[in-house]
Amino acid sequence: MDLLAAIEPDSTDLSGSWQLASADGEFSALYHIPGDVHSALIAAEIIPHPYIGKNELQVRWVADRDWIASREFDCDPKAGARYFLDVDYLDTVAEISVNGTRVLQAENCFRRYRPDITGQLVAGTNTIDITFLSNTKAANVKQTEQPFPVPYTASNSPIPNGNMLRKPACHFGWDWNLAITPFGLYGRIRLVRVDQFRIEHVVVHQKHLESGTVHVDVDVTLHGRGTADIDVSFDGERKVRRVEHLFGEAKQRFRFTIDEPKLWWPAGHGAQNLYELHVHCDGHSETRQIGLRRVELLNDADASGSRFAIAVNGREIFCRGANWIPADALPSQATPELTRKLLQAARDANMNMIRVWGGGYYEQDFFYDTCDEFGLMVWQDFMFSCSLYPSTLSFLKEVKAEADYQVKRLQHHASIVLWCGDNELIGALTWFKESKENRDRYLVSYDRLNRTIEDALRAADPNAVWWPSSPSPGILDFGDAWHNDGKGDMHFWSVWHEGRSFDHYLDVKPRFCSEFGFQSYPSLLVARDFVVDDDDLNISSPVMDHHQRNAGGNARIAETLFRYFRFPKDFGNFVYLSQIQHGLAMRTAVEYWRSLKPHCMGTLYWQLNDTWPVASWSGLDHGGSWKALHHMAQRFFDPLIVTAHRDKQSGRYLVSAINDGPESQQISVALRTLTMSGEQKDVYRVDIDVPADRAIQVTTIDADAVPDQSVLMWTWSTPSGGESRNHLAPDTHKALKLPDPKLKVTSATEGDTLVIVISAANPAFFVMAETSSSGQFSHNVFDMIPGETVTIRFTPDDPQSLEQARRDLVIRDLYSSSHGAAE
Ligand code: BMA
Repeated sequence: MDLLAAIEPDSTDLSGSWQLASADGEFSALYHIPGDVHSALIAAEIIPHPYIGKNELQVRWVADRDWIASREFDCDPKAGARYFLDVDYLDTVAEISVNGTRVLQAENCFRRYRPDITGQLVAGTNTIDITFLSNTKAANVKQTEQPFPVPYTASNSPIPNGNMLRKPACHFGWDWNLAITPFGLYGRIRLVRVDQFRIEHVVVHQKHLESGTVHVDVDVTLHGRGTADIDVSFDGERKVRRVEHLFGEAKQRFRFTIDEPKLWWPAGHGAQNLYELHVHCDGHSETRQIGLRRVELLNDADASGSRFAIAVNGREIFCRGANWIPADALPSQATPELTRKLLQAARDANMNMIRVWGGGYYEQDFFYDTCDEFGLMVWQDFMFSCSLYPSTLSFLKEVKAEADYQVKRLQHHASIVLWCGDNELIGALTWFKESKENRDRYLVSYDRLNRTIEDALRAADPNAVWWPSSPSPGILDFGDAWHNDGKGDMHFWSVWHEGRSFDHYLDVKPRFCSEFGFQSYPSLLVARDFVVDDDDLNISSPVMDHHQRNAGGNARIAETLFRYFRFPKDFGNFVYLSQIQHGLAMRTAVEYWRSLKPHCMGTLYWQLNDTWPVASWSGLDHGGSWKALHHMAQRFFDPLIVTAHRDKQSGRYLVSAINDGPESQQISVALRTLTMSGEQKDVYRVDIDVPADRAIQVTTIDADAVPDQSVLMWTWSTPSGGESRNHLAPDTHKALKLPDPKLKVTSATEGDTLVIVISAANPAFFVMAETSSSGQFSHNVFDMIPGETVTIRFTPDDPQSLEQARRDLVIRDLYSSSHGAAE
């Protein structure tokens, strides 16, 4: 089913090749729509690629100019019919003219525009121009027009005043993004004929009755004049209704009754059943895939504050996932293929929720279609992030139109389980001199904005789940959700932004942690592509500094290595170790918070992906290769895990089992100590049932049961033969006098894959295979005990690079990261 296809009676697709020129005539290039202007200028070699070296600084001028894109199209206007342009993802301050007459003035990247251009069309050849007015200049002008200053976060955004425009906030720079303010048209541009009506919106409401029957109400809004049949079919059942003498906009409701619904479930809880909905009217068609599910946010008060739990079809779901930022900083690169690859990686790492963070986009339809298909629940922010925002009437009017459009476009997706007003706007009230000195003014201003969004959401979809802000302790509570763990959702950043140790994760008991993170360097594979020469492959080279956007970030990574590890012997091992500690930080937080279930009902780490090659909090490198964190996440997000942490007071090891699945699980747990010379000693063994949807304590182990120079290692296995393993060092890993594991590695190609066999003579920790080509490892980052042999497979994205991957294969482990000759 091609969900993007909307069949129109006479529609001319105007995407494809356009001519681009700077308004002053100095530059010209071919421009592909959908796409961004910077990508066109890179292809025409007018600007260097901004991801390489420090080129970014040489391309910022592009956004300060006006640019004009033009093309011709043929048309044979039909007498009596009307024609409109259908445009979305137009970024941002722009004008469109047809045959020299301006038909659209736009200033909101998040709206869909459908101007009537009937009067401008001529028979034969027509011209269409899009003038992209400089967004950076427009933002500056708008700031001067505010009734009072509306500050933005300058530390994130080197390009000022991004909060003035309805454009992705991260385009002005972010603490993981480059700052080039891309612009262009990334969605559709079509000329559409209307004989009588066009379909304005299709909105779907589900009512789940106690009996199990589901009523699916399909609200079709038409725009136009005349008489026509609306033809709606859901799951093969067809209903046709004639609408007569309509003028303007009219909504018609069609009810379908599904007595034995096949429900849609989040990944790991059941199937992702999807029904097809087709709407036809006057030659126009819309198609949707609909999952039947009932969503609630359980927010009731309890002894600790109030809960934050998502229930789907009455079942409370522990949410495991990460935060999504745009798939690429250059919108032309954020293709459906890349998007799917990143979401597939999320799914493969046992995630069931993605938070679409408020500083990027309301993503394109293919993003949500894929989430529906994969069972990835979506926490959808409205696009406001980390700044103060205007509350002028004209701004709020834009916000209302944007929210109305986006909610009506997206609300039918089964995957979207929550709509959140913004990212960190409550916190931002405390970040600026202006708002600290006049909190009344800025709080009221914030509430006007937030209420506008909530009203628009409720008007478009009364059944949607609303959450005012992330983080937020609750409705009309403007407290500190960065440190208060009793209620609402939390952004817990003390471990990174406040420099606290990893075990500080054990000091908080969030109800739902929607952001927490730690940084690492990008993989060598990616770093090699952005350095100018090998000399830049140094942890503190200016190019590495440039590819780090959080002030002091690289120093924090290095300083943290001092705390936990022996210092690595060379750059490649620094990158490796930075990724291992990143994974350990996230493992500590996630496994502990999962063990608190149902007190805690969700952990979404910051961040899933990268927009360009950069040191960051991401688990996936730019382009989608897995960093160590993502491999580790696949295991710490497994629905069934056994975990251990040390109680801070007693030093005892507390061992828990967590089962997120809908059925109880029988497991055999074996805990033992492993000395550095490889001796293993049983500490505790048990066969237990872990009930469905529960976290239970398995046992506690005395501190002195794990002697110096050994680790606690444990395995858990299921009757079906699956076995997993983990370890905890009693102190830091640097306190261990590691033996040389004497790894033996052989590799051979087998079809399109590389088969890698590794054996260890001594204990080996965090063994990680690495190649110079992008591709997929069957598994990676694991511990080995003496005498063990492990086989892993690597499938390169490009089968041609298989031999190269074999030649460049490197196997790293904790011991060899700081011993032996440098590479
Ligand atoms: C969070 C996010 C982002 C930011 C991240 C890392 O609070 O909302 O604004 O990139 O922290 O600092």
